[in-house]
Amino acid sequence: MDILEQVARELELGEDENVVEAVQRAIAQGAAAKEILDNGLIKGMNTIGEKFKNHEVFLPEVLLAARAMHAAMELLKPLLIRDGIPSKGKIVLGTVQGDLHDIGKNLVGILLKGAGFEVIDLGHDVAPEQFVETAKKEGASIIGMSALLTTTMPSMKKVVELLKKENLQGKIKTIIGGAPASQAYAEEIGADAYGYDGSSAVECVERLTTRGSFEKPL
Ligand code: B1M
Repeated sequence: MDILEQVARELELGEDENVVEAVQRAIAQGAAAKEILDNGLIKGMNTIGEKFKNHEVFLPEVLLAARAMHAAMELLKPLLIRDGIPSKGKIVLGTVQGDLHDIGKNLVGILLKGAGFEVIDLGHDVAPEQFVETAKKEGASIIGMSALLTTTMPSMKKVVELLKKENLQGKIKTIIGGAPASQAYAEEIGADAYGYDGSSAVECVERLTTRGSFEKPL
């Protein structure tokens, strides 16, 4: 079994010390942080998600895997964030109201910081008003919203509507992401961009801050 498969397997088993140890071994063997993330940790988390869907594992196992993912991400964070890059812009980021899933959102935050953006992370279960008020107060030009549940996605629409109501649409841009989100949903609710994963979120934000809008969906 190669080292990235071991990382994925340890994540599935959910023992955080073993996951951290496997990640340390992968780093020592010269694997790139992004590779460890994509082909180790996220792969393991997706397997857990599939098994959960098929009732092969239950919520406690998912929680353990999530805890292990957090521990491993602490280790990878400094490797994903490059030092000393001047801020390219301010982004308010959070998981929408009613939604506790924050692993993907944290990852997007790390990659955005790594790309030189200042990220104000509001955490999870963030009310629409809090997104908008914080962006106004902090002078942020982008609001990034993550949702992992189909039931919490409508909260993204509320943020876009609030911005419209306050005549801020266009001045404060919105990007949405998370497994149930899509380009079509972004267009439907009037969000400015949809990010499929962390890297595409960074590309979207780069385009939004330099050109102001999309030419093509990512
Ligand atoms: Co829950 N959960 N969960 N869960 N969970 C899912 C999402 C689910 C798909 C599992 C399943 O049934 N297969 C399902 C949702 C079904 C649906 O709505 N369609 C589900 C459910 C049902 C639930 C509960 C309702 C279960 C219950 O209680 N019966 C409950 C809801 C709680 C709540 O939020 N109110 C619940 C709880 C939990 C835990 C707390 C146990 C835990 C979360 C822990 C945490 O986040 N701190 C958890 C987990 C871990 C998952 C799965 C297994 C993994 C999610 C994850 O972290 N993936 C998930 C199944 C799955 O996705 N395979 C599942 C890894 C992460 C890196 O990916 O978050 O997709 P992701 O982020 C990606 C992209 O989506 C994108 O970039 C990231 C990097 O590539 N992205 C963005 C994300 N945000 C972005 C923002 C952007 C741009 C891109 O711009 C701003």
